[in-house]
Amino acid sequence: MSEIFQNIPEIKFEGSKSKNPLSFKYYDPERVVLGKKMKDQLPFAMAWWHNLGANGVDMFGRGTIDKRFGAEKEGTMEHAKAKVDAGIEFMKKLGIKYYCFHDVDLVPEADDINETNRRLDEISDYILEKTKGTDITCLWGTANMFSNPRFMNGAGSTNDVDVYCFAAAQVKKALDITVKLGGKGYVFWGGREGYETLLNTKVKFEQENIASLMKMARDYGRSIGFNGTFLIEPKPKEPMKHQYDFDAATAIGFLKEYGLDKDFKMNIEANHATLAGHTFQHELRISRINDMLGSIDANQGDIMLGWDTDCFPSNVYDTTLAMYEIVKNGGLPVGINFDSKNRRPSNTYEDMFHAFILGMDSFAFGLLKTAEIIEDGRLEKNVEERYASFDSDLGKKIRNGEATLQMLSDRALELRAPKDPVSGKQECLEGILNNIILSGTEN
Ligand code: XUL
Ligand code: CO
Repeated sequence: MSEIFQNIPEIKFEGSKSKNPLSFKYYDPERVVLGKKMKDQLPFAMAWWHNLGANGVDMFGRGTIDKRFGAEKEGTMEHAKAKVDAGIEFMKKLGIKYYCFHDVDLVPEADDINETNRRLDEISDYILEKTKGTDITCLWGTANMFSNPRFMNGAGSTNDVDVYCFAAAQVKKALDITVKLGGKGYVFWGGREGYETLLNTKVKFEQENIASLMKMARDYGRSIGFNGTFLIEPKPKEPMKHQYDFDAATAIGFLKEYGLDKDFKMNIEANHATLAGHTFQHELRISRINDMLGSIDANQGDIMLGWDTDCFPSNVYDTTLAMYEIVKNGGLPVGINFDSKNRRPSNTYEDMFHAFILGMDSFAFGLLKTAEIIEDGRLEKNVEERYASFDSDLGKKIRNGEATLQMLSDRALELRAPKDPVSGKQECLEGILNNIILSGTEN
């Protein structure tokens, strides 16, 4: 097989002083951080759709990036196979072990779903053959239930029972392929699961149907040997005006309501968090404290643009705070998928590598700084001290559920007036964080 990314070498760690753009400055796969190798702390994945599919097309113009990878025409099985070849070479050169896919990222969708399924069998055989003897494998799979016009009124939330069956058929096949490719997760992102107007919508009816589809998927998945994690990827809007999986708190409540919380966790995407008016760290924290943090889609928005720009992550404050939550979670059961795409004017193959180097280095930097935050101890000590009043007998009774309103009221009346409130020290803590982030990263 001929080389597709010619003139791009294997990307190596060269350290923060290196001026070579095709090198890692912080991601040093073998370096041990917090007792584990970086490559094990950071299970990076490539999103098939953005990296091998997205060609820079936007609402105002056609593509700028040639992603045929040597195939004659797009939308053919020859092209689907060229994407596999390109993807594997790309992952090898960057040292990335995992990939994520939608069914229709892998093959062009046919008019007849039977033919699409046949193509999926063929391409998954091809992927297995080409990844044999490598450590490259699937992180998670999903079904695209938002692009095809049949899903314009929703997939699990559709008003049309036949469309519901097509959604089920796609989920079933995508689960088959995920299991075949060794995937650790299966994702539901509800791009069309929401509404444009309440004037025509039965919200409860639609939510019950989404839950039923997820239950059927869980039962089918477990029956074919899928032992991994089912995931919901919350997003508040775009493409719909309102999406039911608005944010982590909403999605977790939904899973609990329908008894799905033992099999499902969250796949938190940074840019979806910001669209919901939250920070990435907020969504990770809410998931973590509910034991629901499963995986992340790494990217970032642009504060000048209000939509899902899927930029590669470069903000090291955000990656540090994200890695802090991930480390406190004991890692991720699934992994870190770069659901990020090159900007439209970044139209060369080399730009694809620069983008991943940026993202991988930003997360590696975040991991190194997380280790420092923990070893330094000032931030965590402050949090413990802030709640120290609850170490009192009365505080313990409140925490244990042994307190009564009468007891607490008696205490307040005895105090007559509260003590002066104690500072939250926000600026001091932000200074400490700056101090840690701006110090070096060398061993
Ligand atoms: C869309 C999005 C999807 C999901 C998978 O905003 O993030 O690509 O990650 O369907
Ligand atoms: Co995503």
